Amino acid sequence: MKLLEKIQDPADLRVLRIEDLPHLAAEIRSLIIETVARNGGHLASSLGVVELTIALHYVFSTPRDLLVWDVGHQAYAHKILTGRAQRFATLRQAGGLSGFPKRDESEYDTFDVGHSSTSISAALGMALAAEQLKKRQRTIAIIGDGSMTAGLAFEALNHAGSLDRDLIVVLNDNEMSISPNVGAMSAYLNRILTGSTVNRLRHDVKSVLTNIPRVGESFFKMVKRAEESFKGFVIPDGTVFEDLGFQYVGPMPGHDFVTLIETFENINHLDGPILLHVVTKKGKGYGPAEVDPALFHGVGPFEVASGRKPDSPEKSPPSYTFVFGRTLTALAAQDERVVGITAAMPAGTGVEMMAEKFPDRVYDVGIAEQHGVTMAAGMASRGLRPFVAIYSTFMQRAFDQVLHDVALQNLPVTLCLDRAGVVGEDGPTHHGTFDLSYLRMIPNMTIMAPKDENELQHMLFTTLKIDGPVAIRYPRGNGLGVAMEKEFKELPRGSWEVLRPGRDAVILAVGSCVAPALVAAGQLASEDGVECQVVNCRYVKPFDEELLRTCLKEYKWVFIFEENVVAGGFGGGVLEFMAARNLWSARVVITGLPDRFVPHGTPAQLRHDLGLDSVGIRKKVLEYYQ
Ligand SMILES: Cc1ncc(C[n+]2csc(CCOP(=O)(O)OP(=O)(O)O)c2C)c(N)n1
Repeated sequence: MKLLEKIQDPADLRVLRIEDLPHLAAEIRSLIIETVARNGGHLASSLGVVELTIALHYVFSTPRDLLVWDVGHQAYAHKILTGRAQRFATLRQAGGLSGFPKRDESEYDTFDVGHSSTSISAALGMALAAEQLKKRQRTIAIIGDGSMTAGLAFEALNHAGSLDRDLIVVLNDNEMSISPNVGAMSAYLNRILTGSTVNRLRHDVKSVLTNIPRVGESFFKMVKRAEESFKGFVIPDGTVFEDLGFQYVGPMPGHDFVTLIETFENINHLDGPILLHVVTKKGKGYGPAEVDPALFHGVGPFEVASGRKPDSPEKSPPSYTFVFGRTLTALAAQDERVVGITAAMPAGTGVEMMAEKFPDRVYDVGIAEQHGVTMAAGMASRGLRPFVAIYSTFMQRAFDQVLHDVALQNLPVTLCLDRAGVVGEDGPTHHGTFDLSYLRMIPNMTIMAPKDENELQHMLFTTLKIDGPVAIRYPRGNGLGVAMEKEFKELPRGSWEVLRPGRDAVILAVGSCVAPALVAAGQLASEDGVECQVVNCRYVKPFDEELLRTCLKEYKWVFIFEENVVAGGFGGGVLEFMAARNLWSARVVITGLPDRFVPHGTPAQLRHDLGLDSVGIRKKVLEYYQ
C-alpha cells in the first residue's frame, strides 16, 4: 500500500517515521507531476516545497496551528496531505479543486490567496485574533523570496517586528520569482547564502545559539550537522530581519527532513516574531522543471517523459502577449522616449522581447505593481513614454497609483493590461474582469480594448499620440489569426467602428466580445431573420458620442456585451450617457459578469456560462428582440 493512501489528514502523517518521509515526498511529487501534466498548473513552485510542507504538517498541530500560504500556487502538497489526495485529479477543473488555497474547500486552508505578499499581514492578523480570543495556536506564514519583494510584505514585517507577538515567517528562498528574482533584498539574501554574511558571523555561532532560550546544545549539534551538508547555517546577529525585530534562523537546507523537523520543533518553543530562512530548489525532483523553473512555473498540459507540450497539428495564431512584446519593441526602436516596465513578469507580459533589444530601457521592479506605476509616472513627468505591462488582475493593487500619481497629473503612461476578461483555470483571484470599472471612473483616462491582435498593435502605436494616461486591456491567449498590417495606424481617440450593418437592432461589443458578436449577427441574419448592426466599441472611454447618439436614436434595441463586471462597466457608461442627455427611446440590455465572483474553469466554458460566446449573444438577442 502506498504511504499516501494511509494519509487522510495530517494526524496520519505524524505517526510515520522520519525515515519514511522521503518515500512519501516521492509519492506526492509523482502525483503532482502527473496531475499538472494533465490539467496544467503551477508545477515548479509546488515541487520545491514538498519536504517543507510535510515537515510543517509533521511538527505543527494543523489545523489548530495555522499555515498561511503566500500566493498559494505552491500549496499542492498541502492539499494532498489535508484530505484532498483523492480529488487531486480534479485540480483546476470546473467544479474541482481550486489551484489555490480556499477556505470553503478545507479547514486547513486558512486564507484565500492568489495575489502575492499577503501572508505576513494575514498571519499577523490571525495571531492577534488568537491572542484577543485567548486561543492557543501557532501562526506560520510561508512566503517566497519573490513575494517578499512587495511593499505589502515589508509593511507587514515592519509592523510585526514592532509588536513582538508570536509569529513564524518561513521565507522560502529559491532565488526565483517567476523569472530570476530581482532587487536589493534578493541580492542581500543571496549574500547570506553565498557566505559573505555567514562567514563574518560564523566564529560566534555557538555563543549565539546557546543563548537562545530553550534551544541550546542539541540545536547547536543539529546546526553543525546541517553545516556539513550545507554551505552556511547560522543564526547571525544583525541581519535586516533582526534589525526589524525578528529572530532570524537560517539559512537552512529545505529538502532535508531531519534538519527541517528538528528546527521546527525547536522554534516551536521560541516566543516572538521569528523568521526562518529556508533554501529550496524550484522544480525539485523533476528534471525539466529543475533545468527551466521559469517555464514550469505555470504550465499547460505537457508530456511527463520529455517535459514538452504535446505537438499541435495546426500552427496557432500569435498570442496577444507576443503581439504586445513585438509592437513595444518596434515602438522602442522608433521612439527613444519609450521604456518598458514589468512587475516580476517579463516573460508573461512579453516585455522580455523589448529587453532583448533594449536592456537599458526595460525595468523589472519585482512584485511591486504600485511602485512600478508611480515610477512610470515619475518617468512620464520628465518626458519619457513608459509602457507598464501588468496583468489586469494585478493592476488592482496599483489603483491609487493609477489615480493619484498618473491620472491626476494627466501623465502619458500607457497601462498594458494583459489577461483581461476571464482567464480560466486560475479562477477568481486571477480573472481580469474589473478593470473597465476601476479605470472608467478615473478622470483623464483613455481606455481601449482591441477586437483582435492587429488592432492591438495600432492601439499601442496610438497611445504615443495621446497626451495623457491610456489603458489597453486585452485577453489571455492567442489572437484570432487575422492578417497583421505592416504599417501602424492611428485610431482617432474616441472612435468606434461599424463592422456590420443591420436595421433591426444594434450590438455594441467590447474587445473579446466583438468576434463572437459578428458570428452571432451572421446567424441571427441567416437563420432568425434579425439584422443586427455590430459596432466595435474599441474606445471604452471616451465614447464615440456621435455614433452612440445615432444608435440610441435609430434602434429600439441596443444589446451590449463586455467581458467585465456589469457594475461600473462599459454598459453602465452607456446608461450614464443616456441619462445625462435624456435619450431614453432605446431599450438597453447589458450582458457582462454578474455581481458574484466567477469560479475557475476553461475560458470557453466560462464565456459560455456567462452568455458571452456567440451562442449566448444570439440567444440574448432572440430573448428580447420583438
Ligand atoms: C500581486 C501579484 N503580482 C504578481 C503575481 C504573479 N506571480 C505569481 S507567483 C509569482 C512569483 C512568486 O515568487 P516566489 O514568492 O519566490 O515564489 P516561487 O514561485 O519562487 O516559489 C508571481 C510574480 C501575483 N500572484 N500577485
